[in-house]
Amino acid sequence: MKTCLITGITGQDGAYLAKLLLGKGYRVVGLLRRSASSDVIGERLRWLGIYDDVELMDGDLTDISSVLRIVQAVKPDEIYNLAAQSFVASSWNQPLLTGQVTGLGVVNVLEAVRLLELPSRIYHASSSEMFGLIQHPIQSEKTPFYPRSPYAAAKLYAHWMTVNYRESFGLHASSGILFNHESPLRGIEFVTRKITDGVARIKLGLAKELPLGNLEAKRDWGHARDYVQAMWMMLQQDVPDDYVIATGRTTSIRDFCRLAFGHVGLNYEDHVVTDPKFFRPAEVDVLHGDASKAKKALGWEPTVSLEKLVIEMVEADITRHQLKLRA
Ligand code: NDP
Ligand code: GDR
Repeated sequence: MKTCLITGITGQDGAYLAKLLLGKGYRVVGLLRRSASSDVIGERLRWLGIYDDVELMDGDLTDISSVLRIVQAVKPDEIYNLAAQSFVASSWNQPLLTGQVTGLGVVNVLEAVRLLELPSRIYHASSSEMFGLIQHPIQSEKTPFYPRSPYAAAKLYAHWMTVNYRESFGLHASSGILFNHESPLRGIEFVTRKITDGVARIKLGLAKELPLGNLEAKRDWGHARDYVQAMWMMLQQDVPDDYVIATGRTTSIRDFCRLAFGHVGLNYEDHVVTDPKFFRPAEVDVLHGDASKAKKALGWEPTVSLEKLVIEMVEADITRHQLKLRA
């Protein structure tokens, strides 16, 4: 039986990845940071019905002693470093914390594996946000980076440290440059989930308006379930490497609204209002990925269309609100 350690196991990707790896027969251990709201932590693992199947160990990614203690005790075959302050908009409000968790955090993982001389394979969650002010209309592993937020700058540091430990110390460390991926388990502050939750509330008569920021930004959106599959595939390769994971289709926030409201027979223009509070100090206008390397080397391809993703998310949010109304 293989053992894996997942940092960020309570997040969207951590939960889907844990489910995937349990299904493959792994012992799944997660690093869990202490919270005063321990009753809601683990909600995503419960939603997927796997809360009792994973082992959660107390620690924090920014605390090297936690990471060393857990890695030493668990001796994981594979480590997936997904923990981060992952909300771009908050990174302007918490730039130093974002640097510590999203930037420096992975170095604790890399150092733990190096110092303990373990053969653990490491996956690090890099991001398409690193392309920022895009230097090429379609972004691949060869496209130069131009980060546009404290979050993206932190991810860039973490990305290069992962590459550096691979090249310096021969660690089996891979970096997935993942484009946006969504699901019913997406955090409510991210635009897709904010929209599908808004659609559900408006449809059920719980709200009338949905305030949003820049509707013209475009993103390459896939389904998180497909993307965690790519993470696992990367660690099954003999040679570690970096891969772009994307659908190859880009869509504006406006068109996402059109699809989501349209699914329940509403016109987004009747409900979406613009609130300058949701505009960012520096915007990433468009992201559009080229995942042909992953397709060729890993055999990875997305399986869920944007239309299907939108429907799954809207339906899940309607169900959530209906359950709350009945309770
Ligand atoms: P989430 O925000 O849903 O999850 C983040 C996770 O990190 C949570 O489990 C959170 O714990 C944990 N975490 C935050 N700070 C710490 C800390 N100091 N110590 C330990 N754990 C911590 O993110 P996603 O699942 O969406 O993303 C996973 C990773 O992939 C992130 O690194 C993100 O930046 C990156 N990424 C995501 C993309 C996407 O589209 N989803 C695209 C590209 C990259 P808690 O539950 O306690 O808050
Ligand atoms: P992003 O995701 O910044 O791409 O980062 P988010 O969904 O927050 O924003 C996408 C785009 O939508 C625009 N937007 C709004 N965004 C939010 N959150 N709320 C709004 O009301 C709103 N209105 C318009 C934004 O300006 C932006 O252009 C996500 C995260 O998961 C990162 O961790 C990850 O690295 C990247 O995706 C790839």
